Amino acid sequence: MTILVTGGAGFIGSNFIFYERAHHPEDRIVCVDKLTYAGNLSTLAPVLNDPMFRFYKTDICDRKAVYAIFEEEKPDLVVNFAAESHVDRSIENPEIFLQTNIIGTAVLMDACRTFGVGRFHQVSTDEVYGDLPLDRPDLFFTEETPIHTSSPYSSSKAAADLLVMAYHRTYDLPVSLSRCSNNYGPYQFPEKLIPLMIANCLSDKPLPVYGQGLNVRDWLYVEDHCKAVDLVLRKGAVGQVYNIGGHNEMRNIDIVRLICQELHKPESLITYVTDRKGHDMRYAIDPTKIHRDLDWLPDTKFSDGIVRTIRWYLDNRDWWGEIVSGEYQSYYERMYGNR
Ligand code: NAD
Ligand code: TDX
Repeated sequence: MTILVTGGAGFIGSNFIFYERAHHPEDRIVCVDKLTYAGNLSTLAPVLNDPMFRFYKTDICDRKAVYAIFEEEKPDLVVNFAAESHVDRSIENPEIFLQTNIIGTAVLMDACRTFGVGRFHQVSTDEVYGDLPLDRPDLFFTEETPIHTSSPYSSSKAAADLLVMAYHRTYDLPVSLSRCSNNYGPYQFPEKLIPLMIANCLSDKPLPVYGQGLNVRDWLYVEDHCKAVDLVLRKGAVGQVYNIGGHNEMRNIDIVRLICQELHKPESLITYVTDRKGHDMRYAIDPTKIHRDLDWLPDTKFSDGIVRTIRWYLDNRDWWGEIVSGEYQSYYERMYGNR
């Protein structure tokens, strides 16, 4: 089979490509990525010379180019990871989020309709459900929870989700959708909480915690997400949504303290800064459906995954050092300079 993976030069997409090469070496992977600030071709170095792998530097919104790739590669399955993925950037400038996350998804599905595929899988997020209150630990997001978004990012992802289900109903496109909680692990861009705190700790820079740091996220090791997407893609039912999460809720401040401890850095580096606009309080996934229907459970405990992740950032300073020394500096100044 040929699997077309978009956004494969980013955090989860690259981990997914490595997962596929390791677990399904008989399948060819075609990666389509625009290489935005978040995409890094060097991440894919281990597979770039693999005869079962091919890379296209292409924008998923470029209809002509996308159709040409489909004509050439005739993918059997398509997985869409490509997205603008950072909430803070979406608050600063929503437009590119609407373009890539909504129009790009529609272009890919039109190509799937035109050339025919066995499955179009959309990688979505728990953020489409909005947030839960901190004082109701009994509440979780199920697949039936209404869409109720907070940020331009989550709204663009929700719009794409609606389009995916509409293409299934209207055109009978064989789609599936997964909504995952917060991922962490190797190759995550250092604008996100965990790698940002690790990178700042290692440079003895202030650790900017939004608000009081009491917001709760449900953390999942990236490889467990990849395993779940692989299962849904191959064995999940057409037209279905699957929530993915490992019941690992933590407050931001506790994550930051843990990183300080692991790196033997003082908690005095922690700096409370102005809160994110529209900041979601708590995300918590109920993963009953994917466990029941596809026998998925996460393999990595947070206590192991976070140590492995910190070790990876320690061992791969070249990878993130290059990132934080480039355009990222002006982003950081804009985002945190006067906060
Ligand atoms: P990321 O920002 O690390 O990577 C996104 C990739 O998409 C980059 O390689 C970028 O170059 C590429 N891309 C962006 N715009 C493109 C375009 N127009 N055409 C082609 N390629 C383009 O993101 P990530 O964290 O790996 O997230 C991947 C997917 O998973 C996203 O759809 C995101 O919404 C979803 N998701 C992420 C998380 C998380 O915690 N990171 C959780 C749930 C769901
Ligand atoms: O500097 C920071 N300080 C801080 O307190 C940053 C970058 C974040 N935070 C807080 C905001 C959130 O409560 O940490 C939490 C996590 O923030 P992010 O890493 O930006 O992730 P989040 O906003 O929760 O969204 C992530 O999970 C769902 C991904 O970025 C999305 O792509 C995914 O859909």
